[in-house]
Amino acid sequence: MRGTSIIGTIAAASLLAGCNAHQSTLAPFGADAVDIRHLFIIMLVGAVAIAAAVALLMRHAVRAPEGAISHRGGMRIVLWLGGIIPTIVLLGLLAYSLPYMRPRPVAPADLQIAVDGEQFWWRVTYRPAAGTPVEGANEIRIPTGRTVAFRLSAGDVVHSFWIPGLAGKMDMIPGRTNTLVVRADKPGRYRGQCAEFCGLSHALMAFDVIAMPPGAFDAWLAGQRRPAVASDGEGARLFAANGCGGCHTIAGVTARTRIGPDLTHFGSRRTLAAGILPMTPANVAGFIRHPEKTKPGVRMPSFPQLSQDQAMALTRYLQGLK
Ligand code: HEC
Ligand SMILES: [Cu+2]
Repeated sequence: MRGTSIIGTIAAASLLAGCNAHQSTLAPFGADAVDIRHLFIIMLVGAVAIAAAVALLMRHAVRAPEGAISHRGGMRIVLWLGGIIPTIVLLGLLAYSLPYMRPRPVAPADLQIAVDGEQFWWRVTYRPAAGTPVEGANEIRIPTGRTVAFRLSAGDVVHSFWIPGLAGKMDMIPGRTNTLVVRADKPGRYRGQCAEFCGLSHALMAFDVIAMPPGAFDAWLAGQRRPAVASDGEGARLFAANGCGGCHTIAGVTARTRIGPDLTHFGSRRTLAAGILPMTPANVAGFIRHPEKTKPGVRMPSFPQLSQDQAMALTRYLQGLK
């Protein structure tokens, strides 16, 4: 297996050179992703062997003198190579791969994270076995070495939840909850992406998964459970005056709403607008005034009436929400 795995990896790597290891099924960081890569390599090696055999046979058929193969002989080749051998190979592969499709078991004590796909962002709710749920958005943190059950659904249209480095894709369907169980073995940052066309900004619907050691994760979650530590001043005033709180929750400051991403701990996120912009003050201010320039079809109105100074005041206020 080691040999085939190396050959397969080299072949695939040369095809996919340039792909980002943060978002690659060939750079697995969890048990499911390792299985998927394993199956992929077996299929790849098998497909290459079959293609090579067909090429050799074709060469033989073209070069053989006319009449060298009788009609009966030809029919036998078709029967074996076209019927019997493929059936045996496909049944073998099916039997081999079925055990990999068994869902991983979830224990009641395992961390559950509900993720809803929205046009074009992710609503994230941590539901630890003990303690109150914690709301977040657009960035998912998980503890390494522990089983995590994602409960996946959608608020509007069908989306698909895909973290290539950790597991396979899973559809997010309005009115239905699908479960995806993952375990990350190593700390790190993995990129996820919506994998089902869901509207204009479908390709701009990504997220980061940050896997951290369990102790650090527990401390982080405890911090997220606390209400926002918001400053008052110009930014807070503008947030209220422009009705931002009608769509965005800042726990402890505004009333609860579910239309846009929760901003309670916005300042601790590393990316903006569902994984697509680095979290810099200029990006945040630009996004607030003209979100549609970054994301066509975005469900947030633009605020061109805000001056650059006002947008910066809002940005300072929001980035202060750690
Ligand atoms: C009508 C609802 C609505 C209003 C009003 C609204 N937003 Fe939004 N906002 C959204 C939605 C929806 C998104 C998600 C956009 C996306 O990424 O697709 C969003 C995204 C954001 C983000 C990025 C969040 C993240 O996790 O990266 C920020 C910051 C933000 N809004 C700030 C504001 C501010 C400041 C105001 C007021 C000036 C405001 N919003 C008004 C709906 C709204
Ligand atoms: Cu989507």
